[in-house]
Amino acid sequence: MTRRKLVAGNWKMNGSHAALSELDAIAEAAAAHTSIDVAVAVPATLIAPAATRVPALSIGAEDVHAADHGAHTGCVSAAMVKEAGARFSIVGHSERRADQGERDADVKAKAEALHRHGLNAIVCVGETLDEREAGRAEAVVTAQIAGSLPDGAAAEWCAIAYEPVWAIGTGRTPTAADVAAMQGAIRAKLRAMIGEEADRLRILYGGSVTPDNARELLHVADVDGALVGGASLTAAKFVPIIAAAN
Ligand code: G2H
Repeated sequence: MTRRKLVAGNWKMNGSHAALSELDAIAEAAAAHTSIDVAVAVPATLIAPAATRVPALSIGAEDVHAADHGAHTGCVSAAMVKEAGARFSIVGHSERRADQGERDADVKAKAEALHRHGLNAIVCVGETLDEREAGRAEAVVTAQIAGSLPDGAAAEWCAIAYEPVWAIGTGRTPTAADVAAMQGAIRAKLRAMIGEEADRLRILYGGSVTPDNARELLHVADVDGALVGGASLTAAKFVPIIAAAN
């Protein structure tokens, strides 16, 4: 089955109003590569100005609360980021799983909140180095899929991002064979959970994607795009990654 590739940036806790100028060339590249979907998740403070600056580009959030409103100091809801101009959000990034103690059930609830509000979800999973070295990588990741996949997950609004924790921001990447094996394991788990819809869902790879390795990683079997952190902060690095998805 052919799936459109999605190249999504994740600015994490980086960026400023001045940095939004990077989005101009990224939006131009997105418009030029009509067979690729391009998106950029930015800090909550930048969603509205980013969405206003580049209305054709899909701007998203990096996290949302599972509840629509309430006494949750410091959090933002799916409805709030939607009002600011977001079209999607990342949920369950390993940095949030580690720093904020988010569990699979939290991630699932957040993804379902996004869908309730008509937003797309990128659900992140990935094993630590200890888990990989113990031979438990596939078991850990498929368990995360089992616990984090939102009810009613469908390709129109939900994608998975496989991001090995040990590859994030480290410059280390798994081999193409390791990525292919994990993407296949995730696809098999999705098939067991949601049947034929699993073949329509996009499974992205994330973790130290750069202009130098993007072409290889983006063309591994079952890789339907990339979630890009550091290299999404500048158009000079992100645009070549978009081009490599073709
Ligand atoms: C993984 C990735 C983006 P980086 O977190 O989600 O970051 O590309 O910097 O490894």
